[in-house]
Amino acid sequence: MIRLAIQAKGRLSEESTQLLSECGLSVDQSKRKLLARCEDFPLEIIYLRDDDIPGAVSTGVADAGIVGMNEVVEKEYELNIIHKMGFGKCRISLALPKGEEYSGIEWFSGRRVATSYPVILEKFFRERQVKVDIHQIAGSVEVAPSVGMADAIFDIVSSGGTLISNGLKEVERVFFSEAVFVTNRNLSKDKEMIIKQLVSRFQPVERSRGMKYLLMNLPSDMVERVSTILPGMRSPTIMPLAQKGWCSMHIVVKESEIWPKLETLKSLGAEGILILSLEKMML
Ligand code: PRT
Ligand code: ZN
Repeated sequence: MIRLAIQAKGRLSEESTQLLSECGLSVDQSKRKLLARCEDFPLEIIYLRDDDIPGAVSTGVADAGIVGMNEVVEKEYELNIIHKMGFGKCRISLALPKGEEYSGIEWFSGRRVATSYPVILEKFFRERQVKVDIHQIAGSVEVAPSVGMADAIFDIVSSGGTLISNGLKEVERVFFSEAVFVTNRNLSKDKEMIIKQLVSRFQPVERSRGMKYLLMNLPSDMVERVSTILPGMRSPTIMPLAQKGWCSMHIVVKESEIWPKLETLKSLGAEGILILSLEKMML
């Protein structure tokens, strides 16, 4: 049995829970307590605040966790990072009031910067030999300049909307983060084995993200041309239609590749184009 820490409530909680469920790991969510047992896998979920996950995993309260890379690096615990989850992507950036003229990193020399990520920020300025006054605050970092608490901020940015609505502009992108799967460094062989099995379940689900199953009817003599436009995986599946000279072509392809090629497909005679979702790609 392993114990996995995931965020109880917040930006990573839904995707973490959804991934587990897509991997066939059903956890009773209706009675969300601190701990929940998975029915058909030796897994127990512990729901924590994201800030507490690196500490819980490094001390062995949990064996593994899904948490933002930003928290792992900021907390400086010794952990093994064994998988990038592909969600929770964001960056931590330096931002200033939009009216300020920014000439480069020297702008920060002697200025006050508010942040919840002092460790990452201190390292950034130390490496560049710029002396700044770092003010650690727990939340509402983006309002610090407007209330006179700081000259600039260092905070998480994703769309950039929060910065704009607070009259700030992003000037340096310092750290890029996404959710990662971390484990304790001293796990037993048995637990390592279970974790390996668990992570191997993530991959088929992740592989199918953004992929679609595309079907279309096509004049048989167009198959070769369409195959060069949309190669699919190994090669397309071709099935004859009852009508002579026509076939049905099936390919697994990235959705983003389909849209720009749709008009070309039609001009080559493709008809009855269907785009179906894919659940898992085992290999
Ligand atoms: O309660 P708990 O402590 O568990 O949650 P929390 O409020 O500390 O964290 P939460 O749920 O906000 O974020 C959890 C993790 O999600 C972070 O540690 C990051 O790894 C990741 N993440 C991804 C983000 C964002 N995107 C994000 N946009 N974390 C925070 N934000 C905030 C940011 O702080 C800012 O206020 O969103 C705002 C900026 O968003 P944009 O889109 O306006 O730029
Ligand atoms: Zn938090």
